[in-house]
Amino acid sequence: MKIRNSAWLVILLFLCALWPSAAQNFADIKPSPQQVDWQDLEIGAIFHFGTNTFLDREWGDGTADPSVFNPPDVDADEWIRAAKAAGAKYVVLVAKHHDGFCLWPSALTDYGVKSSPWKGGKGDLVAEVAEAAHRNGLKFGIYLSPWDRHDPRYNHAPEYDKYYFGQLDELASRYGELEEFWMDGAGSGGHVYDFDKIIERLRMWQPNTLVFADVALYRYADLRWVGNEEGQVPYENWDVVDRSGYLRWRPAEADTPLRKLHWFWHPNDEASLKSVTELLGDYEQSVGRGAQLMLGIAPDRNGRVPEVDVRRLEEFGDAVGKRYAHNLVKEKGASLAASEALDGDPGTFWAAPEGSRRAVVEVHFKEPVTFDRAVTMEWLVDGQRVRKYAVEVFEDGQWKRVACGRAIGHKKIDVFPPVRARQVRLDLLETTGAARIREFQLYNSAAAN
Ligand code: FUL
Repeated sequence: MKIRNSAWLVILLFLCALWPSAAQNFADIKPSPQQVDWQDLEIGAIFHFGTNTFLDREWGDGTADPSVFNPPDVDADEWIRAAKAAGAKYVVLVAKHHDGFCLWPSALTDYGVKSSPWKGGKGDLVAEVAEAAHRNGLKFGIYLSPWDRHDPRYNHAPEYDKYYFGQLDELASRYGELEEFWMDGAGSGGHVYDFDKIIERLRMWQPNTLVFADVALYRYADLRWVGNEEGQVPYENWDVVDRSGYLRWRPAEADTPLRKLHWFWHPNDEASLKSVTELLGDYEQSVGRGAQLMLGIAPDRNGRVPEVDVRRLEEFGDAVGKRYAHNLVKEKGASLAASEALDGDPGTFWAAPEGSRRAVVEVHFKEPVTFDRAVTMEWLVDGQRVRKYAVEVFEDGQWKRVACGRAIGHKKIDVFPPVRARQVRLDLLETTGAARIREFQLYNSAAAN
């Protein structure tokens, strides 16, 4: 009896010793270097182009004849220039949508460009877009739909997995470095995929690729869908999410088509183009909430991005550039301390004293300045540390709050009615670990109009 009791005691002590290291704490989760770099890209673009473009469809059922795919004037450089004008730093090409039609000459199926009249069946659109992206200094990624409405192997999960592995091998080994690998959840309800093997396979070719997926589709992806296609992420947005009790750094990407509700090009659809105001709203509610904005661009039946879309993308890029051109802190402010947070350079950061749990960044102006936006960026390499903050102005002998929130993350844009002040502060009210701030900036949107 005595021996049994002491055995239990040993087991108990062992479990206690194990517990603190096994438990995960939100504040201890850190991003990978690849995630940190990706979060700095802020804006991406995704291209949808295929038989749907020619048949006025969004979700092809897999029966389209490849002969319909015959764009006379594909210009991948034009696609990339249009994305770049909007501020995109990376693009994702839908290499295979749910209809199963492949934009590269896959050896594993005839259903794709190789059976189409385009370039006499010798074309490879994935190569053209990848090369154009790299030529123009943008990163490149791929969307390979798990749901496949054409291939009969889809009805036999293990056989289909093999097909998908093979397609992944082709795409991951031929087109240079992939920034992002997009796994779409649509249509996959009820189908079982061997995602762990799929990702192992991808990592073999592309160890640095970031996998995007809906949290419900694949548990261990690197990037997450925000749950809507509005291009906006609900606030608060935290980089660490809990998935079945397992914490992971998983920043959000908010996708939205430039033409509302349509990812593919459709005739007479220009009226659905998002306005510049709407796009600016998307920007401020995605990038401005620490997420990425992924804009859908749809080339037309000629293989070109329609001129009106190109113009809108340019207008949007210009509008963001103008609105955030004049950082009043950098241009007119004087700091007492924390100068790295106020230098207009996100490449540097200011760190609050080690061990602190609250900190203040203050900026003074010689003359009062008017502003209606504050932009704050955290240095995330050691995790997302700010838990509560406020932006305040000194008025009538006291600090008055103009904005407050909890999460900052990569970038937080606070929008408020214009205020005029000579002294402004970012009050970091609660932090886990010493705060690290890359930037605190102020803007006046009226000056940009
Ligand atoms: C969705 C798809 O079903 C749409 O067709 C589009 O590709 C979008 C980006 O993702 O889930």
